[in-house]
Amino acid sequence: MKALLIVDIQYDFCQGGALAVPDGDTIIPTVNKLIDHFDVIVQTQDWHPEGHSSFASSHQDKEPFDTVEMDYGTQVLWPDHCVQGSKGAEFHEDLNTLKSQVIIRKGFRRAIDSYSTFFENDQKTATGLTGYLKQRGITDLYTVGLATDFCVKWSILDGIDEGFNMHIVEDAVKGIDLDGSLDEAWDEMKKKGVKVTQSEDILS
Ligand code: VGL
Ligand code: ZN
Repeated sequence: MKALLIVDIQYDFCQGGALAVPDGDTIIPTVNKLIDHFDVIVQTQDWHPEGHSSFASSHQDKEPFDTVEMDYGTQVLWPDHCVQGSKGAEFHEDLNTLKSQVIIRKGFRRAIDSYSTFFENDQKTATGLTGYLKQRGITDLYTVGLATDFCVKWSILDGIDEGFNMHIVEDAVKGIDLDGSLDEAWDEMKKKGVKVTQSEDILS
């Protein structure tokens, strides 16, 4: 059984947002069309407390897009974004969220960031999504959303490790691209065995 995984289509990742993904909101009409073709819809929501450790503003002498060493490895530092309860953390109003059955919030622990919707960035702390999907008999996840080279990529890599067939809908994702991170993400996902598909293959 298949499900649609909609990653982080929130104002802060869209045009004018704090961490805008270039052309991020242009995928929304395609995502809305895909929603009609799935019975199970899972959404993720980046959901940080103020002063989150992934914010450059939480570190002395650091700028957005610098990196810092955390207990769990290297962490990119971001502009403050998707702060719990803020407008930027809300789903974009053009996105049809009515059919979403579960919303996985991530990044809510101050000391750990979470790109993947399966595990936080320590690669150990589970979100519970695996259990939810397995109990519902889901075998195939079709992934769309933002950003290809961070939350989409890590969700796909972890999803494969968790035993799911992970598909990426190429025309329904957009990336940030820091120093070639977008090409690298595609290479990593393909090497790991992601199945690349186009929205028209699903919609036709
Ligand atoms: C994301 C950076 C920081 C994402 C979230 O959704 O890809 N990227 N937080
Ligand atoms: Zn974030």
